[in-house]
Amino acid sequence: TWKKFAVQKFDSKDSFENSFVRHVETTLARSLYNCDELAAYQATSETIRDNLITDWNKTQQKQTAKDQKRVYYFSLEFLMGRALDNALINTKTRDLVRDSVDDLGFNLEDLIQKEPDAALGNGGLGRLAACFVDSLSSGEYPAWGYGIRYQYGIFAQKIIDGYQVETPDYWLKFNNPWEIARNEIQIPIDFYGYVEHTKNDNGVKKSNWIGGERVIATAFDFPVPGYDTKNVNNLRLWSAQPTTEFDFAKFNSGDYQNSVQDQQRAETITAVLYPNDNFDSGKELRLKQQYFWVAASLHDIIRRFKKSKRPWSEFTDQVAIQLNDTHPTIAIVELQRILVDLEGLPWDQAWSIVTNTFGYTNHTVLPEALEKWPVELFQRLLPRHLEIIYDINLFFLQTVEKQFPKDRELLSRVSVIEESQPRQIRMAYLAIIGSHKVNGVAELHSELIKTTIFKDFVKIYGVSKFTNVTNGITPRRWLKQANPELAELIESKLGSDAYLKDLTLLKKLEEYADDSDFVKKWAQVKTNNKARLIGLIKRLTNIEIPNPEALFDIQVKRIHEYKRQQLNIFGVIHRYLQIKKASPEERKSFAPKVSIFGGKSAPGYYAAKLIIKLINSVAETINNDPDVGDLLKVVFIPDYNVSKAEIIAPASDLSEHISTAGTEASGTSNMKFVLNGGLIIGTVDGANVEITREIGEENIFLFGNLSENVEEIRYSHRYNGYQLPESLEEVISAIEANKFGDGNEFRQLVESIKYHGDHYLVGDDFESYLKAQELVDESFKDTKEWVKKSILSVANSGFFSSDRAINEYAEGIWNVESINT
Ligand code: 26W
Repeated sequence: TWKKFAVQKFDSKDSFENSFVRHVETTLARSLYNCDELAAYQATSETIRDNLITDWNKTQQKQTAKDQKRVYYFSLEFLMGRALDNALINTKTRDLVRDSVDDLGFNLEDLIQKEPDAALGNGGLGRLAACFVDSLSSGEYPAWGYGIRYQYGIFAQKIIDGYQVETPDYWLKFNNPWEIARNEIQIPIDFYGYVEHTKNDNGVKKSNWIGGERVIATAFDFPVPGYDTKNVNNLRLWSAQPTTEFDFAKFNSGDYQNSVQDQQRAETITAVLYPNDNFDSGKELRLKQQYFWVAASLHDIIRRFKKSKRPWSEFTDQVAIQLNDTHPTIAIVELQRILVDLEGLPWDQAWSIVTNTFGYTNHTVLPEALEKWPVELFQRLLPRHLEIIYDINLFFLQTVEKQFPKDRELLSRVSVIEESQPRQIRMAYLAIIGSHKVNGVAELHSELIKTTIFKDFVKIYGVSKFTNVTNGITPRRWLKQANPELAELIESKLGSDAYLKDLTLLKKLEEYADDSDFVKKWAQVKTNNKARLIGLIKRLTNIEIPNPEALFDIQVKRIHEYKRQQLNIFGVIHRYLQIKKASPEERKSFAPKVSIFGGKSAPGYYAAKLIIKLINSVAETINNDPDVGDLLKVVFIPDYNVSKAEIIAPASDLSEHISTAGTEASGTSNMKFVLNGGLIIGTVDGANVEITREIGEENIFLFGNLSENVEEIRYSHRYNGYQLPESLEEVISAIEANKFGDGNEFRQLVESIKYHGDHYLVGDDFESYLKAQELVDESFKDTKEWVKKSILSVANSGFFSSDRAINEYAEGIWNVESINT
């Protein structure tokens, strides 16, 4: 009888429209006469969601029946962006839905725009997690993502008088059709309190943590559809709620108001995403977020495991957990606590389960980004966890001591506890000790962690514990969705859309690199995408880009000194000064160019904010200088986010990935630009190295000092002094001469380069950068050659699919198989 009532998925225009109308009238309680675009977006989404949930249910049933090992991806950030367009593409219903909403009097593109971005992440790490869940679903892996459902995502950036102003991103203003509230799932999470030490009847020591404050974790599920498959995985995000247990002492004393207020505080745990990228601020609330999310997720996983009635020895045949950076490292301690304190396993058996469960991905070598927590804070917030950390550290140091007797220096270097004032817990070390594999995110970076920050651990564990998985991006969102015209052109030559599942098939495009008809079409797609970006720029900044044939030179990413937007803007100033010096006749030899920037600064990062202001001031001067005309335009696109990236990436001729060598772990926007037919100017850093290897060095503009020389150069700056090149001095003089607003304002920026060691080697790389830019100009003049480079780059970018990255994790780290194998 159940079968008879099974929910029908829409599969035709008729059934779609039927469901749409039903959702308008019942779910939204609106009449069709009063259905605006927002309502139409919601009814469309609800209809798609019905299909997803149907498949989601079947997927979960199938995975439960198969009962194989599952992978859980723990990430404090999931930078998902919009869901509707992506769902349409992945379920291959886009054309049908476009026609249907057209029938109903709406334009699909307009409806898509109504959706707010799910911006629950800062930058690279959060977007990587989003690409990974797409690939896990598409590859039909039994996999869940676990994170936090922040009420406020990354702030929205406004530019006022050239300055960044942050405004809150309350993204849940309207009903969110893409989440399923699981109010029935209520997991108690404790904080504070004390530890009780007792002995059981056999004289064995027992520890029992009595929590002092309790909040409830409730689940919200986000279905993640795979591409061209019915597989729909789950992304479970936790939200904090008050308990319904009141503080009766307060309550009885008549202090009702305060009793309620205490409860309300619970919700602040998941209220807001910390907006720091690559900087550890060490705030108590952040540690609370981490424990809250990790404890709830482990509780969920263990509940699922226990249903199978297996012995604990089989836990690691069923569960793999990946730690996306050190943010979830407390999971290592929590699992050990559950196994030892609550399940009564012997320490060693528990520890072996723990270490075989976890894998740890490192995303940065910057010292200021490595998480450390004061011991005192742990003592208060998670007293039992601190004890366990001490024990983990003790046993670890004992084995090190055995292996390297009498090397006290080594012991203090690798200790989880840093003996500083105040004493701190080094989360990266804890993550290494508690995992069976540690990976970096690009070859160069994975080599660097072995030879610098984790060198001692290679000595202790051997090199095989450390591995590389080069990042990737999902071709569904970053090619098909962002660049439909290019996808169509590619499909016309490859004969099918199979490349979206096996991106290496792009290789075949090489055959057409000299086909003049194809080259022409390829160039036309780029021009169209540039026109789309010109429209966006006009809408957001009111700046007119008069010449769509100009070279679009783009740098969009978080603003950070190590990413060196300052090098880029100094280069722009240099160009401007050259144009000014040239005679009207000479000016004709300059290739017209548009320099485009975008990205957010952490709210408390003063130097990064100054860089934003400088870019805007330079734009103001240059864009209004009649001497310059169409030769140079400078644009800062406000509020860079995933949706804007989808318009920006397809529109680049050139993009900039110019970090100081050795500082950018991988970069993923470099991959997005290459996949969309843009060329790269970049340093020998992160995944640029592998991009060069794949596409050929004749197709990329590399410059700058190599990572192996950076420390030496910094040392020399400090002890021998240094001189900036003439070209850079000239740029700085122009700033100081108030050519771009009040030069005094940029003093700190200038001084850090001129007098304080130039930590990011702007001066050392400047001339080499300018030379690379000259080469760019030269190459761009030869359109045919340029387009050929573009085609060859795309043809050879197949390696950078997140599908490939996920397959590597599955095989090399998780030992998890796709459901169909
Ligand atoms: C504790 C504060 C904090 C917050 C975020 C420290 C570090 C982070 C992230 C790890 C920063 C981040 O997003 N890193 C980027 O990760 C990408 C995905 O692997 C890489 O492509 C980027 O190179 C790296 O900067």
